[in-house]
Amino acid sequence: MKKLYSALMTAFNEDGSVNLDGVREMVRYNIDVNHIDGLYVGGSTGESFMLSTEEKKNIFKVAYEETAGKAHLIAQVGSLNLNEAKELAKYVTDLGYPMISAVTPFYYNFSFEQIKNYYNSILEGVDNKLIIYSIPALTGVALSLDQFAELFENPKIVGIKYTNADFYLLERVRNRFPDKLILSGFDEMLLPALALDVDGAIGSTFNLNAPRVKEEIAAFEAGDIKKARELQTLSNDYITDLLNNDLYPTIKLVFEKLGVHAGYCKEPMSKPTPEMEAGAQKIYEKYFK
Ligand code: SI3
Repeated sequence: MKKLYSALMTAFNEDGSVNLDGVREMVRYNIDVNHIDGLYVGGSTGESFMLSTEEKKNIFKVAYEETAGKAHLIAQVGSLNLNEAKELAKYVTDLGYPMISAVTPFYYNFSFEQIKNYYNSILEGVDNKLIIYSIPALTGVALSLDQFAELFENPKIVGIKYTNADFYLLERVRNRFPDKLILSGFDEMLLPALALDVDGAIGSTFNLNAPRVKEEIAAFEAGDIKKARELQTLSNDYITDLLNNDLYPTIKLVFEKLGVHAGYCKEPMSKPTPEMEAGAQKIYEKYFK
């Protein structure tokens, strides 16, 4: 059975401080309402690259406590500050996270050797498994098939969070590494990724839409491709509406309408405008009422 993970959001107060109670509420919603298989904590959706080490640790801790073993957890610890990434990898491993992930280091146009050293160094002395977080559109780092193979020489590197629209590469990766864990990262491209035999998916939009996506996965697994496609179309209508209304703040606005205190995004992400509010109300009424 393919696994569905929500990329956990971070609730912020209006002043940009973290609201840990809001984080707990989103974890609870994912477990109690979405019946989610897992949570990806500390990723892009968590606005994590804008947080201090202390804030990241607090979020990892409350997410772990609130989950209480009811869902699988993956902690994204990657950072441009390698010392921070190493510290977080140890921290979450000691907390009990069964898997970590790290984004490819970005901005400085690192060589592959440097990227490889980054991963091996995060894992040094850490008794845990890691999936590479590959998201070339945001990092500018597009790893090749052979480069994935070289990273997999480290036995602790067990898979990829594949947020990439390159389906040729995805097929090549799946074919060459049948035993690696591949989790798809573009929610709007889930169905073609399922056809290439990914093991599941991680995404921001599943925070609200997981029940429909689970139905799509079940239809796909039962061989009912027509139904799976109809459900993907419905999800893509919803995702398009979210993207057109500013993704993360809108998911949070809809969460609020569902009684979950998701709060604000952290600047420079947008604060809700009246237009955004109106858009979120429409999305709520169209897909969740
Ligand atoms: O939080 C994470 O790191 C993610 O899971 C990222 C995930 O791949 C999302 N990507 C980003 C950049 O937000 C997708 O779920 C994405 O929001 C969705 O497919 C809409 O484009």
